[in-house]
Amino acid sequence: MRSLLVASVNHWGSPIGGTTQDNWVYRLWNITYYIAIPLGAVVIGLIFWCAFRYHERRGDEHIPRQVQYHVPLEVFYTLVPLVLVTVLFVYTYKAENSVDALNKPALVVRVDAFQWGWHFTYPNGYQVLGSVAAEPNIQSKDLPVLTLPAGETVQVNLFSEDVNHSFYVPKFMFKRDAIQGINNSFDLNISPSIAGERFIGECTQFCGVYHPYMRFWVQIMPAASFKTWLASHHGLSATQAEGS
Ligand SMILES: [Cu+2]
Repeated sequence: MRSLLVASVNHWGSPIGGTTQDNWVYRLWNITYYIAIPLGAVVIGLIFWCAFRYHERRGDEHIPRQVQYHVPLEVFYTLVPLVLVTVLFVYTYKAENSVDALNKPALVVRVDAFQWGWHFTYPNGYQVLGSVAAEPNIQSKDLPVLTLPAGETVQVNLFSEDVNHSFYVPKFMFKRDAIQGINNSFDLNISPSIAGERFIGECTQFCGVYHPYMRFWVQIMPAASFKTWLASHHGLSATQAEGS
């Protein structure tokens, strides 16, 4: 009971989210647990109850009453799964729509994934380039930083320069594949409540030997300071090799 309580307080292992888009994803995550736990309890409980109540006893050869065509029971175990699957379907539909919806963006950032690193390009031409040469281990502090404003619509145009990669930011509960020749676009409306914080992002598609080093930071800024920040950044900023 206590561990169940702790799990629910810890959001069943999920991050709390930080964008408008992830609200429904978070709800879907929670509702899945609210359905799965009672369902699992009933099913596993019935299995144990049957095994205990009807197991063969020494000297007692008789077979328990065999029930067939019990209409109320059959209606029950047809309707209950139907209702549960419908609820999950509606929540999934809402979550997918909120993640895929594109609005008029205040900022468009281009993100290129490559073997093995990330390349961020802003509308004014400012670029951040990270590469595995500069991040010789997974704990590297010199990861490329994707700086984004909070409180307005940011559109990310995601590309791959070579093999398939995947853009994943656990805090945003969001992952999208980066596929060569395909422009995958998505919106992020980051909550102002997390402005000033930074979160880890990573590639989640096994893309070659240095795949685990393909990490980056997402730095969130209040919209106003972001404008000033971007205006004062130009050209190409490549992450420095460690120790230099
Ligand atoms: Cu990758």
